[in-house]
Amino acid sequence: MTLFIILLIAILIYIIFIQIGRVTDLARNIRGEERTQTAANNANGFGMLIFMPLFLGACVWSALYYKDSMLGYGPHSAASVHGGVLDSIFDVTLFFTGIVFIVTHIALFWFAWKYRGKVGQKAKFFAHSSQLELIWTVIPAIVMTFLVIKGLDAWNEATADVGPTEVPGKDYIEIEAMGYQFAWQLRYPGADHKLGSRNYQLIDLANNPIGQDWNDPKNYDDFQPDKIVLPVGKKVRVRILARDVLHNFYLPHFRVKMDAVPGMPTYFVFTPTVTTKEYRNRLKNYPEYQEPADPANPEGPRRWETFEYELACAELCGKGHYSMRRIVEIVSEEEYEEWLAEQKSYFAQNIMGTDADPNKEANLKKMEAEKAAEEARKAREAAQKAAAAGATTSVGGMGTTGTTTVTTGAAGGTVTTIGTQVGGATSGGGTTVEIPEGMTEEEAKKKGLLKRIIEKGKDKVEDIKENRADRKARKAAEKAAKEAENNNN
Ligand SMILES: [Cu+2]
Repeated sequence: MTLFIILLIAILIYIIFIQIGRVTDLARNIRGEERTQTAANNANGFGMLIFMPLFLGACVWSALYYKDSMLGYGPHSAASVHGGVLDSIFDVTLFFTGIVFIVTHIALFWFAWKYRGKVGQKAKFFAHSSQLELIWTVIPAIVMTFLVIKGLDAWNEATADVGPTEVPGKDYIEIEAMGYQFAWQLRYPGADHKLGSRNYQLIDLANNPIGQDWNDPKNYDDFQPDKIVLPVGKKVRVRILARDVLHNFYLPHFRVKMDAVPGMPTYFVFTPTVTTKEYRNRLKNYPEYQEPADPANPEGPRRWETFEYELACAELCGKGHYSMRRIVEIVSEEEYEEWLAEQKSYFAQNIMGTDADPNKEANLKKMEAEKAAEEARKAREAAQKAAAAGATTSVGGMGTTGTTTVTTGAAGGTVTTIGTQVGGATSGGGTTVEIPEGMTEEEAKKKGLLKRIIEKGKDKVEDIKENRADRKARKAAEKAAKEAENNNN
């Protein structure tokens, strides 16, 4: 139905144009053809003349207006080592094409005005001019050669791979990004710095989204974060893959852009040079970025404060294409190590001990052992906590002399601090003994000391009990771990 209406409208517009043409012809016949034509030529020529500076002015104005928002200008100089090379080749290209644009634009509209149809004016005709042809062939050829050679040089530099002697983990970090409709599956190599092997036939959307081969131990520590975090100044090699259709791995601020092609792995090597924090500080100096990030919340954070580097898909890959954004964070080496320590391997979280695990039995035992060890650790911690908080008596180390403070509970009494002796040696500090009403200081002191001795004894018994439970749990954990190890071998 919609298509029918569109077709109908198109046909009607066509008929209207034909009718207008007929009316113009009729008017020409009535008023005299030449006069009508000249008036139309003058009006058109004048329109062209006005359009020329207006359009040129709008181009220059918009370039200046948006200069701080465009990559390569204002605060947006490249945040990677190779990025500057690409920015400079862009500037050189813009310089030449800019000249051509301005000259041809002025010539086009000026000529349309100057050589408009006039009564008695005839166009100059010549069939051939070697000189002209030479000029418009040689000049573009020289400029193009220069641009192509410079571009090729920049391309080779930007897309250079890591050297054969470079070691992953030491000289560079290798990560992986697999595009799919509509997100990125990211993978980091874990502690071994090596990404485990992969097979597209093993892909299972729910349990193995990138098709990792669980027979390859290199896969065991690989983890799949939901954002890219990288240390500043370290070389990164990204393996770029696609699971369904064409995508494009695009990190605009680092001038990284590479197609993700199903069945044809690509890569990009780059070195980030500016941390997210530093980039925000750059933006801070520009009025555009002092605006509120959310116009509905004028008092909220500014645009520079909420800035994040991003990974985008730069290949129109379907209707959810826009949602392929991932945050990229560039941090210091220490922050990166901290973040790494928090990450959990995909295998350990989702595969270990399940039917997909080739070492299911052994790993189940190992997991039990780990669980027992963890419980023992928790019990130990809880016991320590209870020992510290359980009594109002705190003792400065078992079996040694220390400062002892005793506060007995009776209400309404006064509190006094008196010197005391524990375990035969005089303590450096004092003891607080509350004196209930109707009791001498001496009696209170005796009572306080007695109470303390009783509580100390209780503590000791508790300690022994805890140690026993602790030892039992530890032994169980060790036994289970040993069994698991034996099974693995
Ligand atoms: Cu995409």
